[in-house]
Amino acid sequence: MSPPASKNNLPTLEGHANPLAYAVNERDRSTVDMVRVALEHKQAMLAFQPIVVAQDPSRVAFYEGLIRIRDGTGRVIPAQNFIPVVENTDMGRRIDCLALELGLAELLVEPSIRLSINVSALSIGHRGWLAILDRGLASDTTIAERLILEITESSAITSPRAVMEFMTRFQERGVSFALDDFGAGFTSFRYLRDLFFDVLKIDGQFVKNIHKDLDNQVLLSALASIGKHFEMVTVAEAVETQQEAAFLQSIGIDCMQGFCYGAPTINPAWRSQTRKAGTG
Ligand code: G
Ligand code: MN
Repeated sequence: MSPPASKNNLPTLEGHANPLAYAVNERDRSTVDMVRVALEHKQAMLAFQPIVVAQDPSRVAFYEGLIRIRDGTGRVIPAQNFIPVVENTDMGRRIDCLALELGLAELLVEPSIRLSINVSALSIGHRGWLAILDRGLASDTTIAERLILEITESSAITSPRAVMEFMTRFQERGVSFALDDFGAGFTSFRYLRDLFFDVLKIDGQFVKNIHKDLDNQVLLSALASIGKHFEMVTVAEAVETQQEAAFLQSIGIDCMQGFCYGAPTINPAWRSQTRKAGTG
């Protein structure tokens, strides 16, 4: 229902007990509409960001494929602007399907890369999503070992048993799993004993100013030691400066991701190389 019009024909907030809630609802609704239209027209793409080896940052361990959509005006919108609004809806499942589809297609055309794709725990039981995964793994025997599925901690602990079963089934086929945004707020350490993640991605908030922030030094070291104990590859997220990177290298973090080593890009280097090789 639209709000009553004022004298100058602009909508007013009269009759709305909570103007802030009204404004937020309106914004969410337009976000949902934008995502729906983009999905209908398959206006989505992946942006790729490198995760580098800490002791030799010239080596890329893998790339993270981040879903982006194009809005009605042609602008490219990053996931963080729309995922929170649609994550628990059917649209969230469709976004996960599209991200996986795009990621598997990239792995197929570019045999030199390993790629991680984000997935909500809500999608792992989704028949359409599973069908895309099965088809992708069958399309090329090297794809399973080059695919990493990232599940956020908050999402994983909503249904740890389902996540555990799913991981076991696909780890047997060679797929790796990363626990995303570790430490961001829903940590339940007891599940870590039962969930055999291959990679632990430590939330970027603990990386900020790590070279001079004593609190972050203690917190990140504790999170990293948990990863090491469970034999997971540790990744520090959101590394922005050389000073942060130097500190992380000194405490033995395995890999780093962040603007310091490359922002997400929809034009990754391997595409231009392929094109050059093809034309030259
Ligand atoms: O939740 P997940 O870790 O998958 O999301 C990664 C997000 O972090 C992306 O939106 C990406 O653009 C953002 N990001 C990547 N590198 C950096 C960084 O160095 N600093 C900050 N603040 N954000 C980053
Ligand atoms: Mn991620």
